[in-house]
Amino acid sequence: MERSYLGVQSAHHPISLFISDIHLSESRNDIVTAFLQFVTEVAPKADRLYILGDLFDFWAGDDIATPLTEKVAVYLSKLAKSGVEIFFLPGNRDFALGKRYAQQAHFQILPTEYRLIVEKDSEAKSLNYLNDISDDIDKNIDDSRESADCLDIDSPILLIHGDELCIDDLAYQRYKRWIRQPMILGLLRRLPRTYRLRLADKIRQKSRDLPNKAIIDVNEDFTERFFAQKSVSTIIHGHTHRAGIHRYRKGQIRVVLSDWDRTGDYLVLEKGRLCRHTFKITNQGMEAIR
Ligand SMILES: [Mn+2]
Repeated sequence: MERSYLGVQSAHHPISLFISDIHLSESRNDIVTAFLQFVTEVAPKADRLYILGDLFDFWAGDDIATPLTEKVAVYLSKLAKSGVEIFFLPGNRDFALGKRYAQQAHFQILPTEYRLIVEKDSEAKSLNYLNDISDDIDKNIDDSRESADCLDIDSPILLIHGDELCIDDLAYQRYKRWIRQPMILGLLRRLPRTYRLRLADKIRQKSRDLPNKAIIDVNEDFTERFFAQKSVSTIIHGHTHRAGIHRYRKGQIRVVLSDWDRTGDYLVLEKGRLCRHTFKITNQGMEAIR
């Protein structure tokens, strides 16, 4: 607790939210509704929102606007203008998302590996306003104890999408090395729009045909080495759609976000304490788990 020269207590600590693998698409109105509700009702309580990849189910290019991409940009830019900083880390499905859309939606694109230093006591943007909201979040956590699990984590935190840990998925890693080369990505961006749209349709069709194709999980030996190499104590990621908390020999912690499907989750970080909130996704949007 800090005291300002006026003797007013400033209890607020920056609140960061983390989400991943929303997989927004025209074919899942329930997920779109839940996401827009998250953006208007949950995210404004935070100072920062980190989207850890695969926000969209597929990204055909910044020059291909759909009613969905336009709507999402409107909601996100409104959130940003209200004072919430938004960060987007590319996933394996929307890595082609570029500066143009980022500008439109008012978010910053992060590198595929981002080290987040957690400030313990930094200034809030608007103390009184946020003190109230911070109390709100604490209360929410208490009110919904069944669906919020908390743990204390150490800084720095490494944010990644998570596919880099899945080294046993050989075919995917080969594809990734190929498609992420700047030259290939540049060529891809220059393909005719109609061709990219057909490609997007084909990929969507394929994922409909194989709805339950399991994503290969992380390789644990590799992850242990990865922790040491990056010298971080905490990793937060998505991609595998296997929500969980994994602890390693030297005390490191890997926190995995779920995807958004029949249920979804988000993480709240405040004062070094990370809490997971889980909710149901229905046609009405986010719904509390009872
Ligand atoms: Mn992914």
